[in-house]
Amino acid sequence: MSKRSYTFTHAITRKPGISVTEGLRAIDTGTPSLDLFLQHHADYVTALKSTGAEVTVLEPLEEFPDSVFVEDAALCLPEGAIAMRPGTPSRIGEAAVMTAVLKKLYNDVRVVEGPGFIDGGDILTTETEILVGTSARTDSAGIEELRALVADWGYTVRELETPEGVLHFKTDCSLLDENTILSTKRLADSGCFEGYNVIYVAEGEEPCANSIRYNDLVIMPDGFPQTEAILREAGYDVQKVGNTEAGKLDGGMSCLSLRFSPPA
Ligand code: CIR
Repeated sequence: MSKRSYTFTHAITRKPGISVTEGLRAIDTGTPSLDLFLQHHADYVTALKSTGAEVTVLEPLEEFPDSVFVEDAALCLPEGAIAMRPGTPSRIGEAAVMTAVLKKLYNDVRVVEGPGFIDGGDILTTETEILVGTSARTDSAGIEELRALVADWGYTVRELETPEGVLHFKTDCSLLDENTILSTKRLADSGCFEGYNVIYVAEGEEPCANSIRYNDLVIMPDGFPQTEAILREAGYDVQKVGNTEAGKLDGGMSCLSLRFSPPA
C-alpha cells in the first residue's frame, strides 16, 4: 500500500539566485558558489524526477537570499497546504510568495497568521502524526496555531524540542518509512521517537541526518559513506546529491523542496 508520508506525485523547488551568497548561516565557512549550487540543485531535481515526480522549478527570488530553501515557507498535506510564518525577519515574506504558488495546486490553502512563528524545517510528518520541534525559528504559539489549522483533517500534532544549537528539528532527522526515522543520537536520545525504529547516522556524519525519503529513493547528501552503507544494508535505495554549497547555509536535502500529492 502506498504511504502518504513518503509517496508523492509532486515537488516544488526554487533555483538559488545571485543573492544566495548573502544567505543566513550560523557559522561562516565560506561563500557558496552559485554555479556549483545550481549544479547541485539540478542534480537534486533530477533525483526527484527519477522517482516519477512532477517537479516545479521556480525562478530565483533575489529579494529573499534563502528562498532556495522552499520547505520553510509551507507544509503540504494531502488534504491541503498551510503557509508557515518563518521565524526570522529576512524570510517571513517568503510565505506569501509560496501561498500564491500553492493556490494553483490546492483549493484549500490555510495560513499561520501569528503572533507565533513556525518554519517548515521544524516539521516531520510521519504516517500517524506531525512532529514539530521548537527552535530559534519555531515557538509554541506557532505550533498551537498549526495544531488548530490541521485538526479537522484528523492530524495529531506533537510538540518536541530541537536540540540547542541545531537550526531546525529536521536538521537532525528524516523519515525513512512508516516505522523508521534516521536521526542523530543527540536528538533521538531525548526519547522523542519512542515507538519508531531509529537508525542512527554514523558518528561524525551528523549533517546527513537531513535526508529525504521520496517514493522509492532515500536522497542523501554526498560525502557520508558510513551512513550510506548503513542505509543500503538496511535495504534502502540511496541516491546521493552534492550539498556542499547549501550546507554552507545550514541547508540540506529536505530544505530544498516541498514534497506532496495535491488532491486529484
Ligand atoms: C536559514 O537559516 O533559514 C537558511 N540559511 C537555511 C534554511 C534551511 N532550511 C531547513 O532546514 N528547512
